[in-house]
Amino acid sequence: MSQRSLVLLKPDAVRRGLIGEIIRRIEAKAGWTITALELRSLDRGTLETHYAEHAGKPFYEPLLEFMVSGPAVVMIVEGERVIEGLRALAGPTDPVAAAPGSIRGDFGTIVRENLIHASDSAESAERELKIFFPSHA
Ligand code: IDP
Repeated sequence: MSQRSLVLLKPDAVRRGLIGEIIRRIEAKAGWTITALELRSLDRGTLETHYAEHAGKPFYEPLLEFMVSGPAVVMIVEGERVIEGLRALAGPTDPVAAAPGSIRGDFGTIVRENLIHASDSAESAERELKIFFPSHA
């Protein structure tokens, strides 16, 4: 079942020089293709739309501040079971709880600065692709 996912390599991944390593792991998965990729400074409005479900939570404002603190890599990844697969590759939200071998488990410690976003469902992916890649949606 071929799917599409919106992937963000967050500003910490760019600052720490980890985007090559993370992209390598994504590219290495059989049958997955990166069909769009851009280094982009995200604006607050875009992020408010993307993270609308978290508005009002204690981590919301610090999350937005972090996400505008430097450029991110914005990508579309397509392929077999890519939504579930990317969530497994990333690991759970809290990097300390993430297994070694996952991106967050190997490189993260701070919950907010957890390196990568990947759509959590097909519905989320379609919503998020419209936000970040309106011309591809
Ligand atoms: P996800 O990115 O694993 O899907 P979400 O619950 O959608 O996790 O949270 C969005 C982002 O908000 C997380 O990736 C992380 O950067 C940040 N975040 C979530 N929960 C917390 C928290 O409890 N403290 C600080 N930041 C958080």
